[in-house]
Amino acid sequence: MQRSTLTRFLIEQQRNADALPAELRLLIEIVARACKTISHSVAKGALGEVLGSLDSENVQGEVQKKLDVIANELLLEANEWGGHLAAMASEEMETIHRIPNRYPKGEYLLLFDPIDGSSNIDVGLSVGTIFSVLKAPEAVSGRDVTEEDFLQSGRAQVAAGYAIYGPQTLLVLTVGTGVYEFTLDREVGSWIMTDSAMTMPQGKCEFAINMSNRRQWSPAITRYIDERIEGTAGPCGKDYNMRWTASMVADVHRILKRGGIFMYPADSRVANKAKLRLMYEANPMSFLIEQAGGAATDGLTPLMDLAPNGLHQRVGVVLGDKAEVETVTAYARSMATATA
Ligand code: AHM
Ligand code: MG
Repeated sequence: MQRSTLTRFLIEQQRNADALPAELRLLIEIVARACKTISHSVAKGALGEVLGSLDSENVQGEVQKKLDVIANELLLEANEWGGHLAAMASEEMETIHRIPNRYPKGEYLLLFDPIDGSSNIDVGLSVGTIFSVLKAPEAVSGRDVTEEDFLQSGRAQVAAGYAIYGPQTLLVLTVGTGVYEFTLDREVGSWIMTDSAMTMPQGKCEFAINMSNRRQWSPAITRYIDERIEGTAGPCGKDYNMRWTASMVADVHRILKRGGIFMYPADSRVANKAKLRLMYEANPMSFLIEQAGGAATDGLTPLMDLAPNGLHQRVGVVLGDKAEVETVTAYARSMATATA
């Protein structure tokens, strides 16, 4: 069987579906190429002296791993010169990175988490790169791009995706016309399409949550998980399985392929305390999950409907199987009404 390459897929999207301006195609190709290089560094591990932590912390106050910084630099360098971007933002940088004056500027904004699931790097488990693409507001022509220009809702994304560095290196992508998976063929150096128009299976009994955070959960999340743990004896009448890889990319990929629900709820005891970041983790994953027929909320509101208030804003995340996500929302609503 003749499989499509990423390049061919993107050209066909540009030609047939009219979904893809040439500049956006170039942007995606460059991000995909940078992910190949990151994959190479990840795979070298101790041999490439890329494991372990640095003395530095990122803007979130998290200790930076060597690979966090290497991957961030790779993405910046790869994307600076092509003329397709107005600016970039990353989990690893406090503020935005404007395109230097020596290069032409384009109309897109790129946001990324260079290495997601960093705690897995040193123990040989899957990590990934997540990215989101927005259009710069028209008003930026003739002035410097600002952080506020990035604060657009998830619905404004024109592309999103992730690379996963696991048993295989995969790229999962949407430009708003479905979800497509590509596998890196290392001998040839090409991304080859291995799954197309992906739809996530519904009705699967599997949840992913860090159970050690139970004390932080809202009553709605606690009720939802406790009922599932009760299995056939409880109100669900079914036994559920649990998985947690501590790498959102790996957990979301599993859910895309075999269904279930992923949750990293906000800490209900403290206002605005959550783990995952809206702009470069939750929004791109929500775009992919919705495109594959699932749902993505903060426990109540669709994540992509939220108006962002900061580049590094954190948010609760409940995504995956539509009916399961709706159950969480229904519990949250009924509990809010009960306490009103
Ligand atoms: P990171 O971007 O700093 O790696 O953090 C995000 C990761 C997600 O990939 C994952 O779902 C979560 O943090 C795991 O958190 P925990 O270690 O609390 O289980
Ligand atoms: Mg990260």
